[in-house]
Amino acid sequence: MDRTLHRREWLTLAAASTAALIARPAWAVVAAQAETPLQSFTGPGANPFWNSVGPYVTYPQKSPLLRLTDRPIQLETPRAYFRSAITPNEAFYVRYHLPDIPNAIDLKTWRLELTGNFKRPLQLSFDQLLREFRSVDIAAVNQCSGNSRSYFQPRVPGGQWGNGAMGNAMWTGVRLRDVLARAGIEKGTVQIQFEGLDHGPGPEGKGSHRFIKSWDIHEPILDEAIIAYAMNGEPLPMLNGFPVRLVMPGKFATYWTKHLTHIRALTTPDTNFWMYPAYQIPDTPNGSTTPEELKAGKVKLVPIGHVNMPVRSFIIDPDDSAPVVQGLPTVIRGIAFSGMGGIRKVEVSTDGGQTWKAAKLGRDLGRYSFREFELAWKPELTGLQTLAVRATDTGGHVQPDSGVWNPGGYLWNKIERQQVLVLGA
Ligand SMILES: Nc1nc2c(c(=O)[nH]1)N[C@H]1C(S)=C(S)[C@@H](COP(=O)(O)O)O[C@H]1N2
Ligand SMILES: [Mo]
Repeated sequence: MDRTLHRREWLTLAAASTAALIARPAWAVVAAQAETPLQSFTGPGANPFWNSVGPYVTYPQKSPLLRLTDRPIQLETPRAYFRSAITPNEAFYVRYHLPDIPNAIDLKTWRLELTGNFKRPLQLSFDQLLREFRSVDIAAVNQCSGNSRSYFQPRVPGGQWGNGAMGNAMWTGVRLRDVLARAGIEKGTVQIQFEGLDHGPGPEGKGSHRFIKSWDIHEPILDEAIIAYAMNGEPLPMLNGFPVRLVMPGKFATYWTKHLTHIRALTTPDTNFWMYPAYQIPDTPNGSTTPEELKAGKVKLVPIGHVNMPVRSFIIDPDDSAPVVQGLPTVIRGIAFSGMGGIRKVEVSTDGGQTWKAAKLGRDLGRYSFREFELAWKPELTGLQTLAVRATDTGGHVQPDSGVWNPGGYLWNKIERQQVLVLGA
């Protein structure tokens, strides 16, 4: 952004929208935003930092979140919000690529435009989306491709996210397919392209001033994708894509276009910067390679859309903020998810990964959702103990105990560990 979000603009937004957008005067806390000092060590190894090390900042419609960068805005969700399977809208992480983001959208004049190789190019109003298409709900995890990038070894460039570049919401909207069918895809169309309202300079000299993503028309995800106008039963926060965004269940969030406004039917494949070279992964098992192989030019790269998100799980409680007590009942809790099928099993270890016990799974909100888990634990040994968690999805994929490596810092899903101090009773 080349300017900050001014109170006046947010008031304009609130007035212009037909929906009641602002639940609380977030700007009231902007002035009081707390900047915590940076921790000195952000590296991997015995990394005690579940989140990135940024200061807490407060943006409109948001609770205090961890700031990675301010232009473009990148904010990470603090660990404690993952205690429940649904991530609150005000705590949902934020990621942009370009500095100029919309901060006021007039729903009376806003249109979703379908242009290019369609039989009937369309301009749909927000009202039409709401009234003329069947609405569907789906719980789905939105995770940045670079979530957990700061744990890569050797380190890779890009936003140094901890684990909080993810969130799970109940999305409501209309099927992309229904909207495409209304426009009628003309023969000769090879890809469907999506673009939002943000712009401004991206990486220099790359023609990257618009954030554009495309899919081949035969990709099955286009049948599952939703144009969402509600998130957890409320309008989308501006920073998460108001008034509508794409939801692509199981796919990394780079394809979940925010402020979706342009849908184009293309007759030649999209070669823009954000499709290539950005967001490419090695075409290898688990998308993993080594710096040496990469340097030798041996690695074929493909768009990250070729894969679904690998299975992951996280211990949320206990964290390292307080000790637990020997012999006293404690509950180990967290969440798990997979883009390749629902969660079949979560196992927890209290001895650093030597033995595992099946945790109890929480309510099933659908195969693309976070799934809560818990395991009762009565610590027997005092001193520093290492907990670990490992999930298996319905496709039989299990989390590995070694980290992947690729130049983009994508696809991290190594088994998570948590050290806990057990005090003698
Ligand atoms: N319009 C637009 N949509 C976008 C992006 C963007 O920069 N602009 N970034 C994508 C990426 S890489 C991520 S990780 C998600 C982040 O979604 P969130 O900000 O709602 O958490 O938005 C995706 N959609
Ligand atoms: Mo992302």
